[in-house]
Amino acid sequence: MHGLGVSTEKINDRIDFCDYLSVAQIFLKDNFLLARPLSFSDIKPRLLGHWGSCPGINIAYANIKARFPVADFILGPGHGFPALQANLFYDGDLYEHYPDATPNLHGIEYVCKNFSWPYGFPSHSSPATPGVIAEGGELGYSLATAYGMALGRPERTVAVLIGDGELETATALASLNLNKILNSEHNGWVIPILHLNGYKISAPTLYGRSSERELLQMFRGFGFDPIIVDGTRTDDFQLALANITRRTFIIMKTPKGYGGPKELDGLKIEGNCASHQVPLPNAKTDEDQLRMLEEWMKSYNFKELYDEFTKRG
Ligand SMILES: Cc1ncc(C[n+]2csc(CCOP(=O)(O)OP(=O)(O)O)c2C)c(N)n1
Repeated sequence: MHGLGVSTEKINDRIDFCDYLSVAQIFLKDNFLLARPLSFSDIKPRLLGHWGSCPGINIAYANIKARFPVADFILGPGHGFPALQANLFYDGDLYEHYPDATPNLHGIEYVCKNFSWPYGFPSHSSPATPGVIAEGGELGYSLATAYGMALGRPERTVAVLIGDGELETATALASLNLNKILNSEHNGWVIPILHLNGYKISAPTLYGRSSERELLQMFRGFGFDPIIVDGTRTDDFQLALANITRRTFIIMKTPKGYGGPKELDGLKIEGNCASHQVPLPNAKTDEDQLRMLEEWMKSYNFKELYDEFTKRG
């Protein structure tokens, strides 16, 4: 299946590249290509950031870019910043504003070392992030911002990723009504995507515990044609995007922290709220966690993706 000439394989490679770079920003201060076995000295002294949202953000970003290359992308949960930053780096958007973000090892080192670092990049998206108009630290404004961006600009396509925790806020929920008021050919096309990863900081979300029928009925009530997409199946996602209309509301399901550690000390991590922040919090001092991190990072075959990326220039 292809979205405007982009193969599923290429989309998946992009997702893996950005997943790896999201992990690297959170954990690494050296050995960014895993040229040698990971050691404690490669790990940042203080582990900060949010992994759980990143894989779903990378999936949504890659699929949207493949199908709608000039679409704007608004990210509701700004704490998924490592993923946003990884995509901005991948596309060269970061380099336009930060000349050190070169498409090579130097750029990767620059992005990773400066993530959540004084005078570097914040841990959340911020006004210093190229193209950001919704910062996402306070949840709730993504959908309203997307409709605002499309207002009176029929040439615009605006994709917006709304967290399922975010959609529990009054602001986000009330913004669903904007569909009834602003969805016309006089305005741009908003593509709303609910990131249904099932969990917020430390608990399930209301929508994560709703039945599919309840979800579909809810969005129909707001005037949308909702569809449910398994974010881990790129073919299905591209097929869905090829057939959307102005009324489509995409409910994108992913396990929270998808592709990360499955379990730690008997606690489920992938597909659970335990993946929200740093899933291996003692990787700096605990040999088992360090090896788990290494195994996790190796699963992306980053060296091959990196070689392709540098060839592209
Ligand atoms: C208005 C508001 N309320 C609460 C928070 C605290 N908070 C930070 S992250 C988070 C959970 C976000 O869950 P979700 O939107 O589903 O994003 P995910 O990380 O699961 O992708 C919450 C409640 C906030 N940032 N803003």
